[in-house]
Amino acid sequence: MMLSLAIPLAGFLLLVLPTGGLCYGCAVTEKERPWVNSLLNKIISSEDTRTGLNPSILIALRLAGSHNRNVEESLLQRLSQDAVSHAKESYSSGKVALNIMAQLASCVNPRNISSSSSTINLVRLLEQKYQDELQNLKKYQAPLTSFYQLSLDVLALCLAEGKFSTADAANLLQPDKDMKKYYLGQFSVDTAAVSILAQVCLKKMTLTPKVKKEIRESVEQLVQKIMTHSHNGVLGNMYSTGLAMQALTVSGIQWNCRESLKMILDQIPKGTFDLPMTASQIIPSLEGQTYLNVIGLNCSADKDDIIPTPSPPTRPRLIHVRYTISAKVKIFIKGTITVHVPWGSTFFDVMKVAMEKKCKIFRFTYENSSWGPYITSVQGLMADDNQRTYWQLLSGNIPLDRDAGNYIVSDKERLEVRYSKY
Ligand code: B12
Repeated sequence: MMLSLAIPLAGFLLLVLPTGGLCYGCAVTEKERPWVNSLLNKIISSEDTRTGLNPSILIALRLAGSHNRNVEESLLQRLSQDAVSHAKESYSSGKVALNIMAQLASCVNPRNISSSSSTINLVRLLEQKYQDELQNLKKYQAPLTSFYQLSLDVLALCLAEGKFSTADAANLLQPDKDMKKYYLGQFSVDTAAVSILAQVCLKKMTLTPKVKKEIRESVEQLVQKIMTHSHNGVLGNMYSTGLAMQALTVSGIQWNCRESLKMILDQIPKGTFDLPMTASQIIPSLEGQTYLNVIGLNCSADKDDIIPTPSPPTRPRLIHVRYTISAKVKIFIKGTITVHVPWGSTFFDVMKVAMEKKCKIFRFTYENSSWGPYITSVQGLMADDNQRTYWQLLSGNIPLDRDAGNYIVSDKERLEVRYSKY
């Protein structure tokens, strides 16, 4: 089905018949498949996949065309064990939602997850956590987490056929006047993409004509906004392109999918998607799949055809970079230092060297996550979700598109961590 877009969108999205690659979605060709397999290999050989608890990775592995059953099964078991032990108390709503999708993609009923003689109904838990989000939104005009997670919640509840009001969900995800719901400092293509996926899923449920119309209009608006953030196949930035491709595919519009796919394939040899978490968010699109396909997979038909191989190490040489810390939101903090680090060092390495040199000024704390280290405090000043503050990473005054641990610095670069509002 195709949406009729009333407003003309960015150049290549116009409703032209499919010549020269305009299509509803796409997947790698057989010739391009080795690139997907190289990413799958990175994922299944990584420590995060072998010992960690990342549902996005399992979803990607399940939606892929090639499989390693051992790795998938052991990750599924760990996720189930952790969900049974900790989901009620310590999972955010979005984390429960991702876990439900990972279970569905593994052909497991998320209402009955069992491990070590305990069981949990993840769908009921999400119904509750989603209600908590709605209550918070009503009381404080902000969700407990973010609209990204609210979109994941609606998507998972829809896929797992949970109990929730579809009319309220449609209303919740409808863009407000300034699209504030979809801003995290700047317009979040990732949030818009997951919201579109959720709303397209809702369209398959029983809805009144009014709600159907609302959904159609919201999806159109969000698609249009995503397209205004597209350039040479990049939708938002490289790390939102995978989710945005899924969203555009299910939205039913014609767009230049091959251009985005080609852009991603060009980035794979440069190591842009080497981190398993980043790979997990683009693999479904490379396979021509979307999160809506986690239901109805034929798990017993999987081949066991990917064998893990370890990746090669990197090399040394000295470079120097300038590193600044600053805060203007709450209190005034300023500090600048020039540090020498080996070639191939990361932003995070620079922060560590600065801390070793002048601990009082450059001390910082972080938490490890699937995206890499998340900077939680600098000079004792903590990022605070309740206040919507965070430590923003910048280079030459431009916000980084990746974590400190995976951003390789260049000679004479000017780095900054800035206490900011989102
Ligand atoms: C919401 C969000 C934020 C919020 C998080 C706070 C909140 N209350 O939700 C804010 C605005 C603070 C934020 C900050 C940053 N973010 Co952000 N964020 C997201 C977003 C849209 C959703 C994450 C989510 O809720 N996932 C679902 C839940 C269930 O999973 P979760 O694991 O519990 O999610 C947590 C982590 O993702 C963490 N987090 C969010 N962003 C980042 C970034 C990094 C580097 C790390 C380590 C952790 C982290 O916060 C989430 C909530 O607690 C993702 C989009 C995506 N595609 O995933 C981008 C995304 C993860 N963020 C990204 C980036 C680049 C950043 C920043 C580095 C931006 C900057 N220049 O400063 C900073 C982090 C700086 C630091 N201190 O280390 C990139 C990461 C790309 C990459 N290759 O690493 C993404 C993919 C967006 C994009 N397309 O560029 N982010």
